[in-house]
Amino acid sequence: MPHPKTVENMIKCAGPIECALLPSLIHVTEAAAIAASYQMGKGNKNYADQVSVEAMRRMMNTLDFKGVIKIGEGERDEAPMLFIGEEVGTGKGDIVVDIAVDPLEGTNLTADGIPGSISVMAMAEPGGLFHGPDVYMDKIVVGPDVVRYEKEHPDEKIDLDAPIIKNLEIVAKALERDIGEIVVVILERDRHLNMIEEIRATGARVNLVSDGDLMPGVSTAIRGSGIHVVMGSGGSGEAVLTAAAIKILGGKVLARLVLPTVANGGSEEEMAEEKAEKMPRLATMGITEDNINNILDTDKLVPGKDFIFAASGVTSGQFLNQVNLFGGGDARVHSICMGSSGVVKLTDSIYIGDKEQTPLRL
Ligand code: VTB
Repeated sequence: MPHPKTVENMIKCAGPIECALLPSLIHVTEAAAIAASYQMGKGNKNYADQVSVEAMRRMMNTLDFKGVIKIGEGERDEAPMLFIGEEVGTGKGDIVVDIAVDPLEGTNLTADGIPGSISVMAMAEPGGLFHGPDVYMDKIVVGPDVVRYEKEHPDEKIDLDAPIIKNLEIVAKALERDIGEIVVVILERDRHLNMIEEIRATGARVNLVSDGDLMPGVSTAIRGSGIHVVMGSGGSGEAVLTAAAIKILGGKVLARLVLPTVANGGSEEEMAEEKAEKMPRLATMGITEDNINNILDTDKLVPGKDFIFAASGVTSGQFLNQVNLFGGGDARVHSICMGSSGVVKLTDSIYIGDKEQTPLRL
């Protein structure tokens, strides 16, 4: 008797990393999110970050794999844990991965108790995640409806260098609605003032966020989220993490590396200083002045074939609620985790330590 196609896909598609680590990955982001949530609203973003880093690392180091942090908290000398190059996992078994982490994406949001902070990470086979250094990426993120529209209309493609109106016209047509109904999320930064004006001039609606444009990026690929496009520059690590989720969900990211002093309109001197400091390190990753302006598409950002993504809400967000704490260490946490085979799990985990004090309540 033939199995249903879903069952065949479940058996056939998942690679060894997805099979071995997807079920546990969610515990890693959940641990980081719960730890951070104890610091919610306490005004200390560095401490909130520190506890989530510690929890993420501790949980990750209980899992049997050999991993290297490729996108992390910074270089070894500036980050005590989850620094770029740090080896994690027990080292047991055959699974070898590159890792991108952002234990607390939106530290300010957590410290101020504002929606939108998450704990997030991705893993892929070695070389499966673009490891840009700590610079920005200018980007545009759209969902699978746009990708399908581009296939049907090969002359109409989203282009990072095209006028904003052209890109938003394509998005509007792909979603079969007016530009005036499109919502674009963009970080509220001075460097985006012109872009924001240009978006508004098209008639599109702008959703300014003070921090945290990663989950909005993922949301572009989820119908009903109310977010259709994410634009603007932000951390390159966040862009790669966004791309990992977007690649699974069938959307599209276009990005380009940009030095923060350039994006933020620094002085000639500041730009020269940053260039002198960062370009030699970039060169070791194959990034030179000749190719730094190249467009990176979803497959360049995430060349991996067997990769997984997980995010857990700290404060409430687009579709992840905030962590609830019930006393005695009991907690409830909402997460999304996905694998390159096309599995997406939205979970609502409740950890009950004290069974008498915390009866399960739905
Ligand atoms: C971006 C955004 C993040 O920081 O990386 C932003 O993707 C960095 O921009 O979600 P600034 O240097 O201008 O703050 C976040 O908002 C938070 O990490």
